[in-house]
Amino acid sequence: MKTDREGGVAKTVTRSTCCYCGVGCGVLIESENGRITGIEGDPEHPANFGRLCTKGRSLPATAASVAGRALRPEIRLTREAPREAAEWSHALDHVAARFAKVIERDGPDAVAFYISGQLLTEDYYVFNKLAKGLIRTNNIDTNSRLCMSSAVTAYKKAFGADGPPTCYEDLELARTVLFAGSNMPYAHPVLFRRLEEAKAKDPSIRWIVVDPRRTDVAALADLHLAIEPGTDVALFNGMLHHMIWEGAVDPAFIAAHTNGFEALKALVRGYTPSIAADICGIAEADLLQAAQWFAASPASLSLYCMGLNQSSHGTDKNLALINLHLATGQIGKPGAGPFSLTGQPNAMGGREVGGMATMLAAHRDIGNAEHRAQVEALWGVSGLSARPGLPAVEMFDALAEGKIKAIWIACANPVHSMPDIERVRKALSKAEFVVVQEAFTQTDTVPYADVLLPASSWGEKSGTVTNSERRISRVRAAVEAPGEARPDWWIANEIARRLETRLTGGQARADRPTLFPFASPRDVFDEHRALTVGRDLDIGALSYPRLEADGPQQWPYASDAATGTARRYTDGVFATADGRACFHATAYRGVAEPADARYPFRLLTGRLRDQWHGMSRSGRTGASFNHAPEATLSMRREDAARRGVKDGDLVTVTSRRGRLVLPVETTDDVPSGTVFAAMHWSGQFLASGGINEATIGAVDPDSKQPELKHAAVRVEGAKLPWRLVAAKRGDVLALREAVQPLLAARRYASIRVEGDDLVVVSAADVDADAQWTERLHDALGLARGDELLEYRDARRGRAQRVAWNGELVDGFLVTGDTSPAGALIEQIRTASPWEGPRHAIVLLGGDSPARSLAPRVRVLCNCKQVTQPQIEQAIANGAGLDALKSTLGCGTVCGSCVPEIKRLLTATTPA
Ligand SMILES: Nc1nc2c(c(=O)[nH]1)N[C@H]1C(S)=C(S)[C@@H](COP(=O)(O)OP(=O)(O)OC[C@H]3O[C@@H](n4cnc5c(=O)[nH]c(N)nc54)[C@H](O)[C@@H]3O)O[C@H]1N2
Ligand SMILES: Nc1nc2c(c(=O)[nH]1)N[C@H]1C(S)=C(S)[C@@H](COP(=O)(O)OP(=O)(O)OC[C@H]3O[C@@H](n4cnc5c(=O)[nH]c(N)nc54)[C@H](O)[C@@H]3O)O[C@H]1N2
Ligand code: SF4
Ligand SMILES: [Mo]
Repeated sequence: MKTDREGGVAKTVTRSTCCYCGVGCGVLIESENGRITGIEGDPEHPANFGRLCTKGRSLPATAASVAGRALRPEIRLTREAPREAAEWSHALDHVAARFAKVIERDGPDAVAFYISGQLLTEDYYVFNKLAKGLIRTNNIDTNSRLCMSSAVTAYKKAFGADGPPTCYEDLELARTVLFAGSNMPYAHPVLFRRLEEAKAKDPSIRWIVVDPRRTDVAALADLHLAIEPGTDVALFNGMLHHMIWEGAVDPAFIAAHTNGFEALKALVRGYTPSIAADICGIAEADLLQAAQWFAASPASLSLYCMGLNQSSHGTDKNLALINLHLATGQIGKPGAGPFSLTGQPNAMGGREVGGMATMLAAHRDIGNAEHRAQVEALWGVSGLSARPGLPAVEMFDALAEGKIKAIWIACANPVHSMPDIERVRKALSKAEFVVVQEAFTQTDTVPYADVLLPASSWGEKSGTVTNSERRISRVRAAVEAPGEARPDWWIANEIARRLETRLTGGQARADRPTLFPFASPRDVFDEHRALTVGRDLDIGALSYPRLEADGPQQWPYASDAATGTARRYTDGVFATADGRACFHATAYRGVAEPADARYPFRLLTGRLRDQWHGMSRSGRTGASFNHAPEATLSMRREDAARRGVKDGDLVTVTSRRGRLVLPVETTDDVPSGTVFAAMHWSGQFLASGGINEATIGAVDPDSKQPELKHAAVRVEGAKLPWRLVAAKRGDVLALREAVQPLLAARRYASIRVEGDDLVVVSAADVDADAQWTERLHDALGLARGDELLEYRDARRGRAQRVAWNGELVDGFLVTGDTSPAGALIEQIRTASPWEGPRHAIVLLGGDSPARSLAPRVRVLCNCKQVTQPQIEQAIANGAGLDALKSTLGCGTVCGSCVPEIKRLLTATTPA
């Protein structure tokens, strides 16, 4: 931390890490008088060398206000009662007492923990020790089950240990890059900048993209394999077939360093390129091209993410890809290897401390008696449970069935992010006791909390995280947490101590020290380090002072090592018993729920560029909505036309689990028969809980990861003739909070945020509900009396209210024909005084074609606020990328918009 005084104001700069994705960018947080005022990329951090993406750059704006923060503990004693504020000491005692009661009555496996890859390693460690070491249940799972568990399972099966063999420098050294089920320009933008630079320097670097959708990276690739959803295993098997029969594999590597090749070879015999290409719905020549480039390249790197992991055979998808690397010796050397990109900032740290239902600390296994004995010795306990804990989907099912009675959710929002959320809602309603440990209150899980524990969050807490390349970085507090919020490790530690006293008969255990002696995150880190010694992830050399002095470090970094380890398995010796990597014969299996006559569309889900998961943080700043302002369903233009659906029309998306109404966004980027929805939107923005109303809880048999990417759905035009659009300028968080409780009462309702001070609400239903409309009017705080102009046009079925603030339009509400909405929104957005008599405003926009929803303008460049129409206009006038940058400024700061600008350029420049 460094403090400068400028004009009497103390400006402090704190070195920390971005709290969003697994790239793990180093940041410099600027603060003044206890408030975060700015952010810069840390030029010395080896993940980003000073770069940040749109999400990282907007972090200070998300921390600008305490509105919507969980500020004090709250307790409710019955489900009907509201939660009431409580003292910390009371809340801690209460949770300990309720957990103790359940454990004593129903046994340790009647309680469960659902935690998160966004917790710091120290937080994770304490929770894991609490569950496994004190309570002796393995019912502790995390949102990483929805994210990384297939990658973990495959790494362990293939190499004998978890964790990627690769490092970020490989991004610059790779000559062929295979992106499989990864949309890096959105999900790992700063790493994508590094790839873009490498390719700009050397255009002979080849990019192959495997993704059913034409994403930004697919549009920029040398080869896009737009496979049928879920067919990756067939593709990789077909590629391997070609490599084997064309002699493109590396027999010396296979002989010296692997097992199991013959069985795999026998299996892929049946996957001729023509059969495989057919299953995948791609041209055989493209499959052959991909195989040739991959095998012949001096360095092939594959980058993969949720398109592989989130599948009912995600482990096989990972293994089939790893087979390609092993067969061609594309591993353990610079620029080569299978690189699983971690999603959350500390998905890796969670794996390291073993904070999941299927693992023990430091990459040990629950089912391994020797491993249990090691952890028992290190913790000074006996009788660790050998019963595997319940992974996420089964955990919530067990809660619904009453087998689990109490659950403690920390730093996750399962009522939004789990598949088939109705099942989760039922489970939490059924639970005897629900604890939610949260930093923000505007989430779909918070209403289920019997106890809400306020957590401090990014910028306020301290510890470590591990990024995608196994690099451990410090997270540091720049400011104090607001209200009574406390660090996650502290909350877990305090309750653990109380529970320890209760579970040992109310006696302080004078004969034995507490299992929870931690007074700071540093104490926790030191204990975690001790557990890793001698393991594959040995960090014996690391400590807070070492990280302070030398900066972020990569594991393994044993006490006798001179440095951390950039690349693993460079000597061809793997972490298996005989040191050989294992091939796995991966037969292709389709998706859990194929499309059929009743549910003819394949639903894909994924991410937007500027939003993070349930948007509890990213949704706090208007900037995050510029690129994609509202929830939509992307559908291929021809598919929509065939159904008589136009861009902006409302459709009902129905699966066997649930349904929701969304406006259609027509596109050429999804294949016919497939629709795509972003995962981010929830009941905070929609009448429904978001796309997970429709997804399926089917899981991979090995990794137990659910198939969040694929489900079969029906898409029908929604017959909802009653329409409303309303808008109001004001504090966005407060307006959202006021409107959100009304959303669920209409078939369709959606909150859209425009910039920093405008909220637009669209709704549709079968009939009008006058009372609802008045409640919305009041929730938005629209004027009454003189400052409200009301106009009814029965002939056109339109009612219009315009709220004034002097000469300015401050808000409006239109029902029936909503076509004036666009012009009214523009009037508010531009804040231009209305000239002429007020009543003339009703003529605004009346002639524009009726759209079901308020139209929107996409801002592509957030840093310089440049819209898509502006860029398209400039391109039409002949501007290239450099001219766009110099005249409009777009793409000159964080670079997140550059891939899309390049697409617009190729789309509009004659070939
Ligand atoms: N902006 C943003 N960035 C994030 C996050 C965020 O919320 N917002 N979250 C972070 C987290 S936790 C994660 S896990 C990562 C996720 O990062 P990614 O996995 O890169 O992102 P997704 O959009 O979930 O999915 C990637 C792609 O998988 C494709 N896909 C779907 N089905 C298949 C299939 O069967 N085969 C193949 N090959 N591809 C398929 C989708 O079309 C999609 O383009 O992002 C991280 N970064
Ligand atoms: N359909 C579909 N569903 C998906 C996915 C998909 O691709 N498609 N992706 C899945 C994946 S990969 C993931 S990782 C999950 C993510 O889904 P979730 O696990 O639900 O992730 P978040 O919404 O980020 O929830 C984290 C919560 O922690 C809170 N929080 C933030 N900071 C802190 C803190 O310091 N302490 C505490 N205690 N709380 C804090 C946030 O406000 C937020 O509500 O979603 C999964 N769900
Ligand atoms: S790429 Fe963006 S979201 Fe990810 S860590 Fe870096 S700044 Fe944060
Ligand atoms: Mo994730």
